[in-house]
Amino acid sequence: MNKEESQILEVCSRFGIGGEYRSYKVIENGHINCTYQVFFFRDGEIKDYIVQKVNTYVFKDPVAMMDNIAAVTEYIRAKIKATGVTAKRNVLHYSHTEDGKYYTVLPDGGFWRCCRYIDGSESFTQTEDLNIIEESGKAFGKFQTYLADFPVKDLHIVIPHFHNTVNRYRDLDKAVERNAAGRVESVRDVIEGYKDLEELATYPYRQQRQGVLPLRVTHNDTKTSNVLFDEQTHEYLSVIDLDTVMPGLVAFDFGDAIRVAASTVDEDERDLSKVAVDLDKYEAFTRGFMEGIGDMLTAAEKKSLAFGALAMTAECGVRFLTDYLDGDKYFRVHYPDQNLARAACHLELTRDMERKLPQMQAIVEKYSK
Ligand code: GN1
Ligand code: MG
Repeated sequence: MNKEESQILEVCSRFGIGGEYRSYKVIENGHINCTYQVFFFRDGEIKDYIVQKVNTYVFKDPVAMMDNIAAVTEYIRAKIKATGVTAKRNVLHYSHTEDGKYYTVLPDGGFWRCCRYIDGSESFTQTEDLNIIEESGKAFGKFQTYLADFPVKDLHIVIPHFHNTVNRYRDLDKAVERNAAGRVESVRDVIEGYKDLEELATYPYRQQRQGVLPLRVTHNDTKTSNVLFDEQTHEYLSVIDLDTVMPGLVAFDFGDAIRVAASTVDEDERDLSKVAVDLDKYEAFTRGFMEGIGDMLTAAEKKSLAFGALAMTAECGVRFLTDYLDGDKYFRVHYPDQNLARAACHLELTRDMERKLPQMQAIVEKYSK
């Protein structure tokens, strides 16, 4: 048994998971935490769990993060139960230790948590299937409605200034100045490309500062792979990865989802001629999102959605670029210049969104009540 496996088993025992341990596998999608699926045999069947080691370089106060997650999942569970259905497959269920904590810390300082794997579920990283994209829109729209009356102020700010696009640009400027990895000269054109988009990319954030857009409880990491679907029907089951649930803008949740769901390519596509926002995918997501979210948005929020897509795509690209300049400290990379590939791809995608902004706005309007 290797160290990883024995740590996983120790964590499972601390969370009181019974039965006979069978095996575990690494789940690769995610740039931050280490995620494992762990299989036990109990009551004549396999029971599986998602066990995660939280990245405490990124999440400096993981206890606060787990507080948020517990509060939000409990809230959603109560809402679903009130409609008379079981919430078993529609919200994450975190395990707690004997002393009632939703986390455990191993002797090496590692911060771990565990939740039930949702039976019969699957997720998609990139999909061409418009029905799945529409369903993911519904999932994130519905998430908003569940939390519409959750007291925003009760949430901890897990990562300060997370979607503060203005700050993200300042961080890029600082990384350029530091030039810690000596990479600035080779990527001048990408840096300039992002600077050209700064005004437009920071627009929703500036609108929030001016009080035009309200802060709501948002997910803040709404990529397609953060929705679980029923593997038979392909209907959405639940939104997952609640690490960054914090006060935020609906435009950011919509926008970050579009960045992934409506793109023609993977996040790090190197052939930039292939990179575009696919308006059919955009429309499918928007249709689902607007159906899920119902009538809770203000007129200003509706108008902000398409801008949010551009803002989140640029912001994420700026973050990849900043990390590339710093020497890949934040996002996990699978090959040497992956953060640069991600940044260049996001620049191209943002430029295409800038070109298609009028159509993107018209599509939101079409589905606005
Ligand atoms: C990170 O780890 P993952 O893949 O869930 C990041 C998101 C980025 C995303 C880019 C806490 O999310 O903000 O949009 O990578 N999460 C954090 O794929 O920084
Ligand atoms: Mg995440």
